[in-house]
Amino acid sequence: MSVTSSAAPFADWMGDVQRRVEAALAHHLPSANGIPQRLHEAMRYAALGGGKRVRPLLAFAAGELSGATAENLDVIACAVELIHAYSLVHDDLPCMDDDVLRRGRPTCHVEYDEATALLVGDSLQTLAFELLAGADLGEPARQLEMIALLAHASGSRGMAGGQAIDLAAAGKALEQPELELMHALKTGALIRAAVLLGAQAGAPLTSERRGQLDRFAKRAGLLFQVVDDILDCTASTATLGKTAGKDEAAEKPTYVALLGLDTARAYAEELHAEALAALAVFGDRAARLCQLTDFICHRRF
Ligand code: GRG
Repeated sequence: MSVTSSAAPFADWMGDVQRRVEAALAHHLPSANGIPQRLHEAMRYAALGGGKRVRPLLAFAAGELSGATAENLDVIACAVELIHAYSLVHDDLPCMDDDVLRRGRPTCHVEYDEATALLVGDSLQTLAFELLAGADLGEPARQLEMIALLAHASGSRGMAGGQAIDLAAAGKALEQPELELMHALKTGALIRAAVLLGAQAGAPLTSERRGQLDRFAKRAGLLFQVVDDILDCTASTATLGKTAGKDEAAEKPTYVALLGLDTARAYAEELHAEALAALAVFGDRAARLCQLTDFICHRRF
C-alpha cells in the first residue's frame, strides 16, 4: 500500500496512512493464536481497531520534510503508536484514571482483567522498542539516537513523569506554568517524539530546521492537549468513545478549569498559529503537517 501523493485531499491521505499503520500494527503484533493466547489477544484488542492515529499521522507528515521512506515511517509510526496504546491501557486501570470505556469499547482491564491489562501495557511498550531496534533505519548511530529519543519521551522525564504529576495534582489548583509542564510531559513528549522521529527517518535537517521543527512539535503537543481539555467538557461520550466530563468530575487541573472555555478556545487558536508559523521555513514540504495541525485544532473527537 503506498501513501497518497502530496496533491491528494487531506482526508484521502489521512485515511491512507491510518489504514497503512493499522495493517503494519496487525502484522507486527503477536498472533492471537500464539502462546500466551490471552495476552496476545488482549494486546491486539488494545492496539487495533480504533483511535485517530494522530501520532503516526504526525510521523508520516514530518517524514515529508526529510524525504523519509514509507517503510521507515511504518516502523516509527508503529513504535510510537504502541507506546501510546500501552499508555492508554495503563491510564484506564483502576489505580490510575479508572475508566471503563476507550475507543467506544470496554477498556482492556474490563474486557480481560487487571493483571492482563498490566501485562498488555508492558508488552506493547517492549514491542515498540523491539521493532525500532530490529529495523534497518539506516546509519546505526542515528538509529540508536532514535531509540534513545523514544525511550526518553516515554519515561519518567517524559510521558510517565507527566502521568505522575497528573495523579498527584488531582484536586489541586495548578498555575498555568505547572499545567504546561505536566502536559508537555504527559501528552507532549510522545507527540514531539512522533514528529522528530518522522523527520529523522529521512535525510538530516539543518540545525535551524531541527530547531523550528522542535518548536512546532512542542506547540502542536500543547494544542492537542488544550483541545482535548475542551472536548472533555463539550463533546459527548458517544462522540469521544471515552467517558466525557471526567476531568471535571475528578477535579483535574485542565485548561478549561484554569482559563474558562472561551479563553481556552482562544489559547488553542494562538497555539495553532504559533505551530504553523514554526513550519514556514519548510515551505510546501510542510503542507501535510499544516493540514494535520488544522485537524488537531478543529477536531470534534
Ligand atoms: C500510564 C505512563 C502512563 C501514561 C498515561 C496517555 C496518558 C498518559 C494518559 C491518557 C489520559 C488522557 C486523556 C490524556 C490526554 C491526551 C490524550 C493522550 C488523549 C488520548 O489520545 P488520542 O485522542 O486517543 O490520540 P486515540 O484513541 O485517538 O488514539
